[in-house]
Amino acid sequence: MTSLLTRMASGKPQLGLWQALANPYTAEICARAGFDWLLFDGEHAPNTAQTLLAQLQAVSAFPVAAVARVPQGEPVSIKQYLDIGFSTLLVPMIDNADHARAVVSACRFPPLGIRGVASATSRASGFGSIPDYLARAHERVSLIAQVESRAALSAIDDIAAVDGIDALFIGPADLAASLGHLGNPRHPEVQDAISHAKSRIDAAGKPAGIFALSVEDADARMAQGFAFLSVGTDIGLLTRGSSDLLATLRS
Ligand code: 3PY
Ligand code: MG
Repeated sequence: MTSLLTRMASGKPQLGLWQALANPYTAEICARAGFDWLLFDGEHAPNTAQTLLAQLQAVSAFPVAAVARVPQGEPVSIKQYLDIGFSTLLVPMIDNADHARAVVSACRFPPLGIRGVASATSRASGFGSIPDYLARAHERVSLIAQVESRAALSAIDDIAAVDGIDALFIGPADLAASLGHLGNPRHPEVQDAISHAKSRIDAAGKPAGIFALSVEDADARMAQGFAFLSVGTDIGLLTRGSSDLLATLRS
């Protein structure tokens, strides 16, 4: 297993698949397919710490980067996700630099931050087998802030400048909703906002990621220089594959 930040250093766009089925069996299938990263969604998918743990274990034998999205940027779920062994977190709805700093603090043990301490009982510490775990745990953690609101757009330079925010990821669905275009992320105003956000993330010297809306959109985002993108979802693949099969046979 590799980290997404390490993989991005290759300079190749990192292609990811959203995991919303909350299932270790399908996660293993997607890891085997060879995606660069998988996103395990704790914000919208029916996940618990147990289902996330099972999915992380299922993909750990593969050279894929595992990223977990916490339900929201608060310390309790952040510490649980880190303790079970996720080291790259995607945090939704970061609207300002204070929130970004609070999230960074939630990932670091005192005195660097406020993360609650579990060592010998956590999977992240190898159940107590990793020397210097407590002193060095923060070095393994990467944080990706999701920018997906009008407020986040206004504060994007400040959010991107926060030390400990390693990359920024644009969420077109929530961004569209926040800009008054619910369900229409292709609206020109949303597309302009995405271009603006990308240019500000570039100016900060941090990697930009995005959720692509289609294969064509993914191609365009790669051409625009996005460092990492989600190119589909497990649910989308199953939905399309199953209905296409039936339609072919019935036609
Ligand atoms: C969004 O589009 O709002 C997301 O959170 C997923 O990319
Ligand atoms: Mg969103």
